[in-house]
Amino acid sequence: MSKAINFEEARVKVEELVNELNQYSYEYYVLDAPTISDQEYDQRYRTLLEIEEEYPELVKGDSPTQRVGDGLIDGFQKVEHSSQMLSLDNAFNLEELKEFDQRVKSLADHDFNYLAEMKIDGLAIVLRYEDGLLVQAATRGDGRVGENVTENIRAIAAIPLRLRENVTAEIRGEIYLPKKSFVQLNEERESEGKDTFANPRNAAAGTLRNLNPKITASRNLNGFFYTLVNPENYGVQSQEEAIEKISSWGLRTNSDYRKFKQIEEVWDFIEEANEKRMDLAYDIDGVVIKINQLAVQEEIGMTVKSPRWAIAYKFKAEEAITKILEIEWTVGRTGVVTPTAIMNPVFVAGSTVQRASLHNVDLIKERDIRIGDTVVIHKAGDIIPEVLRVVLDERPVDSETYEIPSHCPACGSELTHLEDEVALRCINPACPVQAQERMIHFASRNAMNIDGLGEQRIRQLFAADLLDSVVDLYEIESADLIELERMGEKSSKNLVRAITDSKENSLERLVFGLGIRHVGSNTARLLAAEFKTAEGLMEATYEDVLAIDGIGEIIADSVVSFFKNEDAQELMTELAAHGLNMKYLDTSGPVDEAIASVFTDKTIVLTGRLEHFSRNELKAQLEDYGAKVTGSVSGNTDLLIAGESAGSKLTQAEKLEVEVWNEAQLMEVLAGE
Ligand code: 1X8
Repeated sequence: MSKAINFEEARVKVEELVNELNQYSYEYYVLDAPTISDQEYDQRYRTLLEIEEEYPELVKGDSPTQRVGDGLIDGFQKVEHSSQMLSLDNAFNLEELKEFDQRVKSLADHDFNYLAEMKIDGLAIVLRYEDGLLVQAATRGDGRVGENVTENIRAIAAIPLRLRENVTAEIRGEIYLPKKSFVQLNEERESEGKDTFANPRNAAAGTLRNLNPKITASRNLNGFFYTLVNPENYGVQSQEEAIEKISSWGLRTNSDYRKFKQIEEVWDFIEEANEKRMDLAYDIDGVVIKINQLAVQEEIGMTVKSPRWAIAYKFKAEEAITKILEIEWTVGRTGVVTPTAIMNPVFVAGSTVQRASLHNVDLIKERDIRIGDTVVIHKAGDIIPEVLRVVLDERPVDSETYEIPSHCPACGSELTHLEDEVALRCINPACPVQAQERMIHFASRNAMNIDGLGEQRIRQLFAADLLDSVVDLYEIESADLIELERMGEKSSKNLVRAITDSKENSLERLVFGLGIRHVGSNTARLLAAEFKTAEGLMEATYEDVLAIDGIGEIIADSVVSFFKNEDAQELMTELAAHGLNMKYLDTSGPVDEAIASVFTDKTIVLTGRLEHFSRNELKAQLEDYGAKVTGSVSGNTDLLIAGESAGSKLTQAEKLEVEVWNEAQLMEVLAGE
């Protein structure tokens, strides 16, 4: 076979075309100033492709033809970040910004400027280049460990495969989907009968986690880069110089940043940004303010979760007005009956909502929420739809106070309040919905992890009277299942096999699956690792359980009471008789590793009135993450969670310079855990 050009000519041509095409991409995506037409680009691209096909040994890693591989991605590997990707502290008004200003001024020994940058509402990502070549891209994940999304990032034309200098560096930034592309994408999906994305951020996230890089390539993702990791290695002295350095390497940076001396000037910049926000091609959700001088950043340092030298001003949360159509009550696996407002669909903070949790009975009473009321809603922590208040002027004349149900919507037995709880409970141990919810929890991924036994299937099995309790699960035969809808011979056999396989699970999965109050998967692991067998756990005293590092009084009490109950003992006996493993198999890695979170090993104090948590629930949850929750603020306290009307503990914390979070900050962090 004769070739169109010889090897040496091809080598020179490939080199030339790769460099040219990458330069055109840079001009198009980064400089936003293309110098050739799309047709000319495509023609050169095809020439390159042809030569590469003839001489595959000439294909270079940074060739534009190498962005998208052929096959599908085989899942996303975890990658540990070289240094933690921190989140930023938030400010929501001028006052909080001034507090930040005061705080950093009292901590800094040297003069400094502020640098204010747009806060991009995308997905945080870190790129690693070695000798100028892109070698890895990872998502933020929990800040310590992210997911390797290199293949999808390579598919984004706006991200260079090679930098304009052969440096080794890590650069962080934000990947986003332009607003226009988002609208277009949703239109396409709608016409194809597919689910639409709630907002550009979700669309970008879904695209980056897609297993087909061809899809990623087709979606027009883009990015801005703003953080240089270990900047001192590159001779830069300030954040401004870091941005310039990143830009000089050919990565896209956002030029909408400014340097200020006074925090009041920063405020003006924020107001301007808020005004032009609508006109930008991408979503921003605030402004990031950093101390510009790296030496001063170093001086001021970090807290447990964020740098002290930066703050994210978040634009005021959007509110919207809608109408309450109905209040729905649902029974959870612990018997708590919770109200949900069903509303006319309304667009707020990036997505359409029609349900909002009303949390508990007191909230309905306090806010005097009625069917037919016009209400103002928002998203708490930008995520959770919430009814803020009733617009009384709009209340219909024939409106009546909402009557709280006295009986369980599922089983009809009378509802009660336990101890000092605000929650309304169904205490009927035979309530079928509770059993069903318990089963859903039992089979779920972090519990017994039974493949094919999801929420829908469990509801179906309950409806068909095949299940009453988790014991029944281990008695099901494929002949029982085959009659059901959406269940063939093969899937019924698979389900029975998955149920049988779950008998071999290590003890912690069963302990978590039992649904003992306050026992999350981390605590279940601690218990199983400590007592080794179900028998050991069931015989443990309150003191034995409390002695475990990371388990506090509430959890200890809950565990011991659970196993004291005869029904629980009988359940364990029956499960053992059905051949379930009752031993800790130590298969899931070191206990310590599992529980690492921002709360691990922290000493935390709770104070004031919390809107979204009962004090005990929150305490147990934080303990499940490995925190110690204590009663008073001292030099050992790492963090104070301050609700409404916090008093002396807050004063004490401020005096001792203990970190303080309000409830919204807490919710945001918990949402990320
Ligand atoms: C998050 C973001 C930062 C910037 C812009 N957008 C974001 N979403 C920026 O610094 N320009 S910094 C940041 C973080 O540190 N978590």
